[in-house]
Amino acid sequence: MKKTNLSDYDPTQVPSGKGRRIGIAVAEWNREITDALAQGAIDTLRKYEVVDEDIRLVHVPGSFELTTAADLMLRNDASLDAVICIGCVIQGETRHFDFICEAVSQGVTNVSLKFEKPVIFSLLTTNNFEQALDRAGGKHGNKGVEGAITALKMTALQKELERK
Ligand code: DLZ
Repeated sequence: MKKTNLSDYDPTQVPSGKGRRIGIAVAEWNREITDALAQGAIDTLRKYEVVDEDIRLVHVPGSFELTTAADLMLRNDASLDAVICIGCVIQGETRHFDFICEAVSQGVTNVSLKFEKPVIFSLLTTNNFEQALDRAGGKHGNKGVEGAITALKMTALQKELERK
């Protein structure tokens, strides 16, 4: 199935988040975008029964710091079931874009394996601001929504496999 809208999902296939504790780390760079992504994630977690007290929201200066935040959150709060990393990196004239995207994608994987918990990559990596807007509640949905659904699916999978 071709996906043009990141928020196209089958609501009947999303597990309840009742009793789950989810961390959200949000980068302050391109804040107009990242705030919209964070709101999408929070609304979705609430929709699937995660209560506000179980949503731990922190902010970091830029996307590069997201994996450190995820690491700190999981290290200091063993009751967290997953962390969603939210950021927006827009291609500029320098190579910052490549370094940041590479570091976050690798870092998210490393932290997830280190703590044996889902760490979700909700990082927009776009050529320009308009493409980011399109994916932060615009014509291509909201990647924060997608991140929350991924967190719910992965925590449910983890619980299921750990029971076996
Ligand atoms: C430095 C920088 C640049 C050029 N671009 C972005 C960006 O598009 N998105 C983003 O989230 N952060 C950017 N940053 C900041 C870095 O992520 C980081 O905060 C700084 O390099 C300090 O470590």
